[in-house]
Amino acid sequence: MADLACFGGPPCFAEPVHVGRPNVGDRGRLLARFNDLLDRRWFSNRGPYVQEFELQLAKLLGVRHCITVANGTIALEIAARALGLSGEVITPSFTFVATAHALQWMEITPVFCDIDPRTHSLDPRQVERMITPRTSGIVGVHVWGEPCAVEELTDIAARRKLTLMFDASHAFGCGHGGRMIGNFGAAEIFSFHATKFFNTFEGGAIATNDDDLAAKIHLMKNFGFAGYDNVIYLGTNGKMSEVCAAMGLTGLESLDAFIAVNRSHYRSYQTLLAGLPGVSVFPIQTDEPRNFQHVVLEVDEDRTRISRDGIVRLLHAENVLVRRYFYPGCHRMEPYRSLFPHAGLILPETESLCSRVLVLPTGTAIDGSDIEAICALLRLAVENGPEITRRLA
Ligand code: T4K
Repeated sequence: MADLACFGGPPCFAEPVHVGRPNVGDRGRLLARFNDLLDRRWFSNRGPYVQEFELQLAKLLGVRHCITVANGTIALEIAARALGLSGEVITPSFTFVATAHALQWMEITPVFCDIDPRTHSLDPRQVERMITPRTSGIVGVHVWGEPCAVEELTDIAARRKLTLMFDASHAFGCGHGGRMIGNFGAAEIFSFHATKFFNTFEGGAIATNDDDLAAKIHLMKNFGFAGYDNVIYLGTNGKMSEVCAAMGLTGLESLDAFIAVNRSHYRSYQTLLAGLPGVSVFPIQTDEPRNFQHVVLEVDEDRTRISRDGIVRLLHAENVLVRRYFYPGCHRMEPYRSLFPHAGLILPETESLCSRVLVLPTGTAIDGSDIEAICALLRLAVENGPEITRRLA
């Protein structure tokens, strides 16, 4: 204990250990691809790497179309526009703010719905209660890569004649009911941001089995161009570059290895934190494909005798930069806080979860000994809660 930074000792980790440290595939293969694209002098606008990447993604997901775009946020915007969403769209507040922003950016009102505390995703019973005559759709989010209530939401959307799409930013490489995520709703979007276990530096994709929708999305992401000098649609610039596609193609070759590391880290955390009072690791279902990219702790402050934020402060002082995703919830961020000042009243589970969650470092940037040290710190924090809280004050 005397060695802890809060007791005047040096931080446990000399260098910061981050959540969301990017995974990198085979460097030689990546640099060879960079050389090729430089020689080819074809850098953007659906070049050969983008085309190859899209084919490989569609094959992996078992989906008819997987259209790459510049990032997950623009994927949400383009998909929502191509699907004709308007008025109000029901979505969780417990998500990265991009889910809500993408809707609001298009002057669609995100209607925040509460979550099921067991799954951390939309509670279908609450979704049904949020539907109004202005509701045009639902954007479900597969939080932490665990598929949300796909069947229930599909049923509600069909009965109430709403469009259903999914923000699958966390769920690349995950499956549900024997099919890969990417196949559900009218469209599913992915983020390949640097912080995702599979990244293209920046990037994203829209997966759909609808040929007409895919054709529309291809137009929309390229200014609406249907050929030279022929714009037939309102479009934007949502294109992925060749550099990003090269990173994606290289990352795909190591996808199984990335997942294996994540799975092993997840199991180590589970083992090392077992029995720690008031601390539980969010359970990941292992009977279907999962990417294990998030190791999520829930802290029950009544049992830990140190607050979740106290644990965060202790770990940060020790250079373990854990994150409170998605604190404080979209509804408490602008512009939503001003637009819907009372939203919290109908989001009790979201508010409660935002105060319990802690995301731990994982991925290829850390190893087993890092995890042992992080778990030892967590144990120390919980076992000496009151004293550490006093020191941190
Ligand atoms: N929907 C959902 C459910 C999402 O989670 C996201 C993105 C989106 C939609 C939108 O997709 P994109 O448009 O982003 O493709 C990060 C990411 O910026 C964001 O992509 C991600 N979700 C979100 C969950 O996390 P911040 O604000 O936490 O980023 P930042 O800069 O604090 O970085 C997080 C950690 O990663 C830090 O500890 C440092 C580390 N890091 C980050 C970068 C960029 C690195 O080690 N290397 C890096 O290159 O948002």
